[in-house]
Amino acid sequence: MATNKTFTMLKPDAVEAGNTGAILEKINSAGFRIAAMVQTQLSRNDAEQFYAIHKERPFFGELVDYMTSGPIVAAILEKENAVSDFRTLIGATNPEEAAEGTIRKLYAKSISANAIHGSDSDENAEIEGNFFFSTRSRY
Ligand code: FUP
Repeated sequence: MATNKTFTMLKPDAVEAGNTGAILEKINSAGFRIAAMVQTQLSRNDAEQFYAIHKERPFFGELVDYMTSGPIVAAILEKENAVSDFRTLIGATNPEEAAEGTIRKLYAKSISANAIHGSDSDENAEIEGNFFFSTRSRY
């Protein structure tokens, strides 16, 4: 059953470019409620864990370098049908393929520096949200 929750991360390119406010405004306008939010910087260990599913991919090293290169904003978002609606709002992984008006079309610089992350399933939303906002409360 859908949990009505998703997880997002504004990536270093978006935060560095000063686009945090504009992107959060788009998220709010699309009907998402921010349930938790923090700005922090990932260690290499954090980034390797977060993207462990991609560790055999050729772009993994570059992805970890990039994700640790500056501050990120992590947030848990709530809305009906959150995971799927948020994936639609952010657009395709590659901004060149992202639909007009999507966050990646508007703000992403490239396929690796693509402005924003959105969980791809309810299960991953739970895992990723707990990574930042667990009861261990690392942040
Ligand atoms: P998405 O679910 O849209 O974030 O995309 P993926 O889970 O497939 O990829 C996760 C991240 O890996 C992307 F956001 C950026 C990076 N990536 C690359 O750098 N190159 C690629 O060819 C594919 C993904």
